[in-house]
Amino acid sequence: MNYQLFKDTIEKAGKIVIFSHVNPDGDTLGSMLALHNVILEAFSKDSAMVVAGKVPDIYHFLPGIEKVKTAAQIKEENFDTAIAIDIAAKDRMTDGLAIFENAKTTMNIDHHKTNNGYGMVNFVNADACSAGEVLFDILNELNIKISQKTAICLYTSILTDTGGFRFENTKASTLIKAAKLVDFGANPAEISRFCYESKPKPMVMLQAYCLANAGFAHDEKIAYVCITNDDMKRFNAENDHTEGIVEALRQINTTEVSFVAKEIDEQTTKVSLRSKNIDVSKVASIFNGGGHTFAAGCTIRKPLKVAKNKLLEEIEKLM
Ligand SMILES: [Mn+2]
Repeated sequence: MNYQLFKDTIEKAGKIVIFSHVNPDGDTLGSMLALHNVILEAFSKDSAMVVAGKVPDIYHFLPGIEKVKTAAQIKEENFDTAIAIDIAAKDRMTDGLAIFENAKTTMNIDHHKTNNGYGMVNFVNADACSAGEVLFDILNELNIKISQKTAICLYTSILTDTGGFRFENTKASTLIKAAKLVDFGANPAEISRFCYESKPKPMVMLQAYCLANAGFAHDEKIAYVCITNDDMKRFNAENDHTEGIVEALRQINTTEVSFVAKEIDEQTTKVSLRSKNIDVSKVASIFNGGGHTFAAGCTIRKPLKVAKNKLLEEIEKLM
Protein backbone atom coordinates (compact mmCIF):
# COMPACT_ATOMS: atom_id res chain seq x y z
CA MET A 1 0.00 0.00 0.00
CA ASN A 2 1.22 3.46 -0.92
CA TYR A 3 0.75 5.17 2.45
CA GLN A 4 2.29 8.42 1.23
CA LEU A 5 -0.81 8.81 -0.96
CA PHE A 6 -2.87 9.29 2.20
CA LYS A 7 -0.69 12.18 3.31
CA ASP A 8 -0.57 13.76 -0.16
CA THR A 9 -4.34 13.53 -0.57
CA ILE A 10 -5.09 15.18 2.79
CA GLU A 11 -2.42 17.84 2.26
CA LYS A 12 -3.84 18.75 -1.16
CA ALA A 13 -7.45 18.66 0.04
CA GLY A 14 -9.60 21.76 0.39
CA LYS A 15 -12.98 20.90 1.86
CA ILE A 16 -13.11 17.34 3.19
CA VAL A 17 -16.10 15.15 3.98
CA ILE A 18 -16.01 11.69 5.60
CA PHE A 19 -18.80 9.12 5.21
CA SER A 20 -19.76 6.24 7.50
CA HIS A 21 -22.07 3.40 6.45
CA VAL A 22 -25.83 3.20 6.93
CA ASN A 23 -26.93 1.75 10.29
CA PRO A 24 -23.61 2.87 11.77
CA ASP A 25 -21.68 0.50 14.05
CA GLY A 26 -18.71 0.98 16.38
CA ASP A 27 -16.16 0.49 13.62
CA THR A 28 -17.52 2.95 11.06
CA LEU A 29 -18.18 5.59 13.75
CA GLY A 30 -14.92 5.06 15.63
CA SER A 31 -12.77 5.13 12.50
CA MET A 32 -14.62 8.15 11.05
CA LEU A 33 -14.16 10.14 14.27
CA ALA A 34 -10.51 9.07 14.53
CA LEU A 35 -9.89 10.19 10.95
CA HIS A 36 -11.63 13.52 11.56
CA ASN A 37 -9.47 14.04 14.61
CA VAL A 38 -6.24 13.13 12.80
CA ILE A 39 -7.04 15.51 9.94
CA LEU A 40 -7.60 18.24 12.54
CA GLU A 41 -4.58 17.54 14.76
CA ALA A 42 -1.94 16.46 12.21
CA PHE A 43 -3.05 18.50 9.17
CA SER A 44 -4.85 21.44 10.87
CA LYS A 45 -7.89 20.96 8.63
CA ASP A 46 -11.55 20.60 9.44
CA SER A 47 -13.73 17.88 7.91
CA ALA A 48 -17.45 17.22 7.85
CA MET A 49 -18.67 13.82 9.09
CA VAL A 50 -21.80 12.18 7.71
CA VAL A 51 -23.94 9.44 9.21
CA ALA A 52 -26.88 7.68 7.55
CA GLY A 53 -29.45 6.63 10.11
CA LYS A 54 -29.44 7.00 13.85
CA VAL A 55 -26.24 6.81 15.91
CA PRO A 56 -26.88 4.00 18.45
CA ASP A 57 -27.12 5.39 22.00
CA ILE A 58 -24.19 3.29 23.21
CA TYR A 59 -21.79 5.22 20.93
CA HIS A 60 -22.62 8.65 22.33
CA PHE A 61 -19.48 8.43 24.48
CA LEU A 62 -17.18 8.67 21.43
CA PRO A 63 -15.26 11.97 21.44
CA GLY A 64 -16.52 14.25 18.66
CA ILE A 65 -19.77 12.35 18.02
CA GLU A 66 -21.76 15.59 18.57
CA LYS A 67 -20.23 16.97 15.34
CA VAL A 68 -21.73 14.37 12.96
CA LYS A 69 -24.31 15.49 10.41
CA THR A 70 -26.73 13.96 7.93
CA ALA A 71 -26.18 14.15 4.16
CA ALA A 72 -29.22 16.48 3.93
CA GLN A 73 -27.53 18.97 6.30
CA ILE A 74 -24.43 19.35 4.10
CA LYS A 75 -25.83 18.90 0.59
CA GLU A 76 -25.54 22.62 -0.26
CA GLU A 77 -21.78 22.64 0.48
CA ASN A 78 -19.07 21.79 -2.03
CA PHE A 79 -16.47 19.20 -1.02
CA ASP A 80 -13.47 18.53 -3.23
CA THR A 81 -12.31 15.50 -1.21
CA ALA A 82 -14.59 12.72 0.03
CA ILE A 83 -13.53 9.75 2.13
CA ALA A 84 -15.57 6.58 2.72
CA ILE A 85 -14.60 4.56 5.78
CA ASP A 86 -15.70 0.97 6.60
CA ILE A 87 -18.00 1.05 3.55
CA ALA A 88 -18.02 -2.30 1.70
CA ALA A 89 -20.04 -1.01 -1.26
CA LYS A 90 -20.58 2.63 -2.07
CA ASP A 91 -24.38 2.42 -2.03
CA ARG A 92 -24.05 1.93 1.74
CA MET A 93 -23.53 5.71 1.87
CA THR A 94 -27.25 5.92 0.84
CA ASP A 95 -28.22 9.60 0.35
CA GLY A 96 -24.60 10.70 0.84
CA LEU A 97 -23.44 8.86 -2.28
CA ALA A 98 -24.22 11.78 -4.64
CA ILE A 99 -21.97 14.08 -2.55
CA PHE A 100 -19.20 11.44 -2.53
CA GLU A 101 -19.37 11.00 -6.31
CA ASN A 102 -19.31 14.76 -6.93
CA ALA A 103 -15.96 15.17 -5.17
CA LYS A 104 -12.87 15.71 -7.31
CA THR A 105 -10.90 13.23 -5.19
CA THR A 106 -12.36 10.16 -3.47
CA MET A 107 -10.69 7.87 -0.92
CA ASN A 108 -11.88 4.45 0.25
CA ILE A 109 -10.56 3.09 3.58
CA ASP A 110 -11.95 -0.37 4.35
CA HIS A 111 -11.42 -3.99 5.37
CA HIS A 112 -14.31 -5.84 3.64
CA LYS A 113 -13.10 -8.50 1.20
CA THR A 114 -16.05 -7.70 -1.10
CA ASN A 115 -14.90 -4.04 -1.47
CA ASN A 116 -14.21 -3.44 -5.18
CA GLY A 117 -11.90 -0.43 -4.74
CA TYR A 118 -14.44 2.21 -5.80
CA GLY A 119 -12.30 5.16 -4.65
CA MET A 120 -9.67 7.02 -6.67
CA VAL A 121 -7.35 6.30 -3.75
CA ASN A 122 -7.94 2.97 -2.01
CA PHE A 123 -6.70 1.59 1.28
CA VAL A 124 -8.48 -1.75 1.46
CA ASN A 125 -6.99 -4.54 3.56
CA ALA A 126 -9.19 -7.61 3.98
CA ASP A 127 -6.72 -9.00 6.56
CA ALA A 128 -7.42 -6.13 8.94
CA CYS A 129 -10.03 -6.76 11.63
CA SER A 130 -11.63 -3.36 11.20
CA ALA A 131 -11.46 -0.12 9.25
CA GLY A 132 -10.00 1.27 12.49
CA GLU A 133 -7.05 -1.10 12.13
CA VAL A 134 -6.51 -0.03 8.49
CA LEU A 135 -6.39 3.59 9.67
CA PHE A 136 -4.08 2.65 12.56
CA ASP A 137 -1.66 1.10 10.04
CA ILE A 138 -1.73 4.23 7.86
CA LEU A 139 -0.98 6.49 10.86
CA ASN A 140 1.71 4.14 12.12
CA GLU A 141 3.47 3.95 8.74
CA LEU A 142 3.40 7.73 8.36
CA ASN A 143 4.51 8.37 11.96
CA ILE A 144 1.40 10.44 12.63
CA LYS A 145 0.80 10.97 16.34
CA ILE A 146 -2.22 9.22 17.88
CA SER A 147 -3.80 11.44 20.57
CA GLN A 148 -5.94 10.12 23.43
CA LYS A 149 -9.16 11.06 21.60
CA THR A 150 -8.04 9.24 18.46
CA ALA A 151 -6.93 6.24 20.55
CA ILE A 152 -10.38 5.95 22.19
CA CYS A 153 -12.06 5.98 18.76
CA LEU A 154 -9.67 3.46 17.16
CA TYR A 155 -9.82 1.15 20.18
CA THR A 156 -13.64 1.17 19.92
CA SER A 157 -13.37 0.24 16.21
CA ILE A 158 -11.10 -2.70 16.92
CA LEU A 159 -12.98 -3.84 20.04
CA THR A 160 -16.42 -3.87 18.43
CA ASP A 161 -15.45 -5.39 15.05
CA THR A 162 -13.62 -8.26 16.79
CA GLY A 163 -16.66 -8.84 19.04
CA GLY A 164 -14.59 -7.88 22.07
CA PHE A 165 -11.43 -9.66 20.79
CA ARG A 166 -13.32 -12.94 20.33
CA PHE A 167 -13.73 -13.36 16.56
CA GLU A 168 -11.39 -15.09 14.07
CA ASN A 169 -10.12 -11.69 12.92
CA THR A 170 -8.36 -11.24 16.29
CA LYS A 171 -4.66 -11.80 15.64
CA ALA A 172 -1.53 -11.18 17.70
CA SER A 173 -1.02 -8.00 15.68
CA THR A 174 -4.58 -6.89 16.54
CA LEU A 175 -3.86 -7.21 20.25
CA ILE A 176 -0.51 -5.43 19.94
CA LYS A 177 -2.22 -2.52 18.18
CA ALA A 178 -4.97 -2.45 20.82
CA ALA A 179 -2.28 -2.43 23.53
CA LYS A 180 -0.62 0.55 21.86
CA LEU A 181 -3.95 2.38 21.85
CA VAL A 182 -4.24 1.70 25.59
CA ASP A 183 -0.76 3.21 25.96
CA PHE A 184 -2.03 6.25 24.05
CA GLY A 185 -4.86 6.71 26.56
CA ALA A 186 -7.77 4.40 25.65
CA ASN A 187 -9.30 2.85 28.80
CA PRO A 188 -10.35 -0.79 28.06
CA ALA A 189 -12.70 -1.23 31.04
CA GLU A 190 -14.47 2.06 30.44
CA ILE A 191 -14.88 1.52 26.68
CA SER A 192 -16.14 -2.06 27.21
CA ARG A 193 -18.69 -0.77 29.71
CA PHE A 194 -20.00 1.76 27.18
CA CYS A 195 -20.09 -0.78 24.34
CA TYR A 196 -21.43 -3.85 26.16
CA GLU A 197 -23.09 -2.82 29.41
CA SER A 198 -25.05 0.29 28.49
CA LYS A 199 -27.87 -1.22 26.44
CA PRO A 200 -31.30 0.40 26.50
CA LYS A 201 -33.99 -1.77 28.14
CA PRO A 202 -36.09 -2.26 24.94
CA MET A 203 -33.01 -3.73 23.25
CA VAL A 204 -32.46 -6.37 25.95
CA MET A 205 -36.17 -7.21 26.14
CA LEU A 206 -36.49 -7.52 22.35
CA GLN A 207 -33.47 -9.82 22.27
CA ALA A 208 -34.91 -12.07 25.01
CA TYR A 209 -38.22 -12.32 23.12
CA CYS A 210 -36.51 -13.07 19.79
CA LEU A 211 -34.30 -15.79 21.25
CA ALA A 212 -37.28 -17.44 22.99
CA ASN A 213 -39.04 -17.54 19.60
CA ALA A 214 -36.06 -18.55 17.45
CA GLY A 215 -36.44 -21.06 14.62
CA PHE A 216 -34.09 -23.94 13.87
CA ALA A 217 -33.41 -25.96 10.71
CA HIS A 218 -31.02 -28.54 9.26
CA ASP A 219 -30.51 -30.53 12.52
CA GLU A 220 -30.43 -27.24 14.43
CA LYS A 221 -27.29 -26.25 12.52
CA ILE A 222 -29.16 -23.19 11.27
CA ALA A 223 -30.64 -20.89 13.92
CA TYR A 224 -32.73 -17.91 12.89
CA VAL A 225 -35.04 -15.18 14.07
CA CYS A 226 -37.69 -13.29 12.11
CA ILE A 227 -38.56 -9.84 13.45
CA THR A 228 -41.76 -8.12 12.34
CA ASN A 229 -42.59 -4.44 12.66
CA ASP A 230 -45.21 -5.45 15.24
CA ASP A 231 -42.46 -7.05 17.37
CA MET A 232 -40.52 -3.78 17.19
CA LYS A 233 -43.58 -1.80 18.28
CA ARG A 234 -44.41 -4.20 21.12
CA PHE A 235 -41.02 -3.51 22.75
CA ASN A 236 -40.83 0.12 21.69
CA ALA A 237 -37.56 -0.88 20.01
CA GLU A 238 -35.52 1.18 17.57
CA ASN A 239 -33.81 -0.22 14.47
CA ASP A 240 -30.37 -0.56 16.04
CA HIS A 241 -31.84 -2.55 18.95
CA THR A 242 -31.70 -5.73 16.86
CA GLU A 243 -27.90 -5.64 17.02
CA GLY A 244 -26.39 -8.60 18.88
CA ILE A 245 -29.27 -11.04 18.31
CA VAL A 246 -27.57 -12.81 15.40
CA GLU A 247 -24.41 -13.30 17.52
CA ALA A 248 -26.49 -14.63 20.43
CA LEU A 249 -27.94 -17.30 18.09
CA ARG A 250 -24.46 -18.30 17.00
CA GLN A 251 -23.52 -18.90 20.66
CA ILE A 252 -25.63 -22.10 20.67
CA ASN A 253 -23.30 -25.10 20.43
CA THR A 254 -25.20 -26.71 17.53
CA THR A 255 -25.34 -23.52 15.44
CA GLU A 256 -23.20 -23.37 12.31
CA VAL A 257 -25.05 -20.53 10.62
CA SER A 258 -27.34 -17.96 12.23
CA PHE A 259 -29.40 -15.22 10.68
CA VAL A 260 -31.80 -12.49 11.64
CA ALA A 261 -34.42 -11.50 9.07
CA LYS A 262 -36.08 -8.18 9.85
CA GLU A 263 -39.18 -6.81 8.17
CA ILE A 264 -38.54 -3.33 6.76
CA ASP A 265 -41.89 -3.13 4.93
CA GLU A 266 -44.25 -5.61 3.26
CA GLN A 267 -41.86 -6.14 0.36
CA THR A 268 -38.44 -5.65 1.97
CA THR A 269 -36.45 -7.77 4.43
CA LYS A 270 -33.09 -6.87 5.93
CA VAL A 271 -30.80 -9.79 6.77
CA SER A 272 -27.76 -10.31 8.99
CA LEU A 273 -25.83 -13.57 8.73
CA ARG A 274 -23.19 -15.11 10.97
CA SER A 275 -21.38 -18.44 10.81
CA LYS A 276 -18.70 -20.53 12.49
CA ASN A 277 -17.22 -22.17 9.35
CA ILE A 278 -19.33 -21.57 6.26
CA ASP A 279 -18.69 -18.52 4.04
CA VAL A 280 -21.93 -16.58 4.51
CA SER A 281 -20.71 -13.71 2.31
CA LYS A 282 -21.59 -16.11 -0.57
CA VAL A 283 -25.19 -16.24 0.65
CA ALA A 284 -25.32 -12.46 1.01
CA SER A 285 -23.92 -11.97 -2.52
CA ILE A 286 -26.77 -14.01 -4.02
CA PHE A 287 -29.05 -11.21 -2.77
CA ASN A 288 -26.65 -8.39 -3.80
CA GLY A 289 -25.28 -8.01 -0.30
CA GLY A 290 -21.78 -8.65 0.98
CA GLY A 291 -19.46 -8.67 3.94
CA HIS A 292 -17.01 -11.11 5.47
CA THR A 293 -16.70 -14.92 5.62
CA PHE A 294 -18.28 -15.21 9.07
CA ALA A 295 -20.40 -12.03 9.09
CA ALA A 296 -22.40 -10.73 6.17
CA GLY A 297 -25.64 -8.99 5.33
CA CYS A 298 -28.09 -8.19 2.56
CA THR A 299 -31.49 -6.71 1.81
CA ILE A 300 -34.01 -8.97 0.05
CA ARG A 301 -36.88 -7.44 -1.94
CA LYS A 302 -39.35 -10.04 -0.69
CA PRO A 303 -41.80 -10.28 2.23
CA LEU A 304 -40.32 -11.56 5.50
CA LYS A 305 -41.55 -15.18 5.25
CA VAL A 306 -40.55 -15.59 1.60
CA ALA A 307 -37.12 -14.12 2.32
CA LYS A 308 -36.64 -16.47 5.28
CA ASN A 309 -37.44 -19.53 3.14
CA LYS A 310 -35.12 -18.41 0.33
CA LEU A 311 -32.33 -17.90 2.86
CA LEU A 312 -32.81 -21.36 4.37
CA GLU A 313 -32.68 -22.84 0.87
CA GLU A 314 -29.44 -21.04 -0.06
CA ILE A 315 -27.72 -21.77 3.27
CA GLU A 316 -28.62 -25.47 3.07
CA LYS A 317 -26.95 -25.67 -0.36
CA LEU A 318 -23.65 -24.69 1.30
CA MET A 319 -23.92 -27.18 4.18
MN1 LIG B 1 -15.93 -2.78 9.97
